[in-house]
Amino acid sequence: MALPETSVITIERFIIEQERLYPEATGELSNLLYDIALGAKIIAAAVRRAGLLNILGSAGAMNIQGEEQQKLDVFANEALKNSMSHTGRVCVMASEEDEEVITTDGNGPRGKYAVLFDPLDGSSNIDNNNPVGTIFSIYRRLSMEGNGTLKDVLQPGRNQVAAGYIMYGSSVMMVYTTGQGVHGFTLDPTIGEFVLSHPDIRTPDSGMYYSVNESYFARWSQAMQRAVRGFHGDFPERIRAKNSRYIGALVADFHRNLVSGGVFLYPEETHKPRGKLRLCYEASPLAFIAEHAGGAATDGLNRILDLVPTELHQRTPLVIGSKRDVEFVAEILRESQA
Ligand code: AFP
Repeated sequence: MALPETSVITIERFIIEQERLYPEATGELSNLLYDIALGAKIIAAAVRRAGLLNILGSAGAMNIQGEEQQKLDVFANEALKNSMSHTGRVCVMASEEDEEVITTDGNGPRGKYAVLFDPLDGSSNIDNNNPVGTIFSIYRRLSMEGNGTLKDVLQPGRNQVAAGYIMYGSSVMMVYTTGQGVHGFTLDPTIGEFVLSHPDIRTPDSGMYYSVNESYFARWSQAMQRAVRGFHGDFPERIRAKNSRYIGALVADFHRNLVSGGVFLYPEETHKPRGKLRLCYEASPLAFIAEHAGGAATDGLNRILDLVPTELHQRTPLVIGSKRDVEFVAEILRESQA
């Protein structure tokens, strides 16, 4: 029997080694990332057992978006909050599942970071054993002391100090950036650790996939229809024709396109004038990752990381992935305005 590799780079080792590059680092951000990795492992264990335990289906409650919560949504939300609330590293959190910002418990010290997350994105996939994900975003606080405030979480995405996601798929992966490359770790279930598997991910300039819910085609603007026709192959002189792939779980669609090259779109449409996805804890963190991997992200025309949120749960149209493909959509939309 082959023995396991003994010199693997665990996420803990990697985070510590990256921190050594910054003499001024206090280690707080590193520890916070490690707290999130711990929360992810707890969620991963529950997702893995979802088919075995009787925890499938709806918890009966609606979240503040008016969507029915799945039990695992509730569990994932609690797991992340608990992994971060007692450490003194965080001053405020915000979650897709909570209407208001979440302040940390007790009278202990409040940390310098504000963390936003979507604890279990794509949760309607759970019943079908399809991938789901967690997305997180970290900012330095703007408020001076005590509990953090809404102001700390309503920052433009370009202020992020770190962002990442966890994908619970055929394997569990955590991908994050602190602005020094995008790095991917795969959970090795035999040792219970995230192990470096995808160092320094770079996304191709133009990709082979486009991912969009094409059943909404008739509800898009004519310009958006034209852009997607470009991905079908209608303008080969301008953009490479692509294959269609759409899972309906943002993290899984984004991850495939990040690694293999491609573009994900959730445009505005007549039934959803601002699209479906949330700026603060879905679009912004993934945009931060896309840009640090050489890709791009817009709301069709404007850079996601420059948008200044005014509400915690606000939605934005999203076009994200390979740089040339994202630019192509903006070109077509601009031409229609000319
Ligand atoms: P659920 O959490 O309700 O499954 O929504 C998932 C999601 O927010 C995102 O992960 C998908 O990319 C997108 O919605 C899919 O939406 P459509 O079903 O409208 O294509």
